[in-house]
Amino acid sequence: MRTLYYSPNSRSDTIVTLVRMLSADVTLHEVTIVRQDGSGVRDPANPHPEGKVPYLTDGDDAVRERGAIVLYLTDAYPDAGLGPLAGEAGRGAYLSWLSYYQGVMEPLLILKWAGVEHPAINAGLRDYDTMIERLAEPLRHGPWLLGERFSAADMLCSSPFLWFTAMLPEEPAIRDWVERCKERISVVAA
Ligand SMILES: N[C@@H](CCC(=O)N[C@@H](CS)C(=O)NCC(=O)O)C(=O)O
Repeated sequence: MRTLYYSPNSRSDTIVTLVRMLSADVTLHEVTIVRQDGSGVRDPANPHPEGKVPYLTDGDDAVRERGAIVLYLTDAYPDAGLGPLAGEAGRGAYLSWLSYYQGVMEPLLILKWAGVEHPAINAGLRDYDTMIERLAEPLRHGPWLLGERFSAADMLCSSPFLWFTAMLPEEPAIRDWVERCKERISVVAA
């Protein structure tokens, strides 16, 4: 049995939406978390090793970090077509965007928000503007990160801009894409 530990108004919202889009047989288990402002408490019912969300359990197995959870679920529910499978066109780009989100985008967004700069950051991750340019490149040629195919990578990579509108760049290709993603997601929410 699969269980998703989530908390409303957090990064786990993307995964709750994905579960609905996949019509996945995943039990949604709401937990409390410690919020950025210090409010809230760690929920003893949440098995995540640091009390974070989202966290997916599947029998004795468990998955953390949204990129990994997205991949786990889109592979597990292939009929929804929300991520290219192994051997399908676009698989490499799909894996790349999920990993790029986790390994580069999220750290850069946090560092920008925190106002932290250092040459080592640029050497390892480049910078916010470079990250925005990487995102904009495919979106100048097609509606989604994988071209004509919408995928869960669009949901993951657009999620910070949906939440923190202050982070939304001026780049029209990205603004339009975020709007498209918002529309897709609102259909599910409705
Ligand atoms: N990189 C993780 C971040 C997860 C994360 O930090 N979630 C926040 C909610 S937005 C949380 O659970 N915070 C509670 C805490 O830090 O104790 C992911 O993308 O899954």
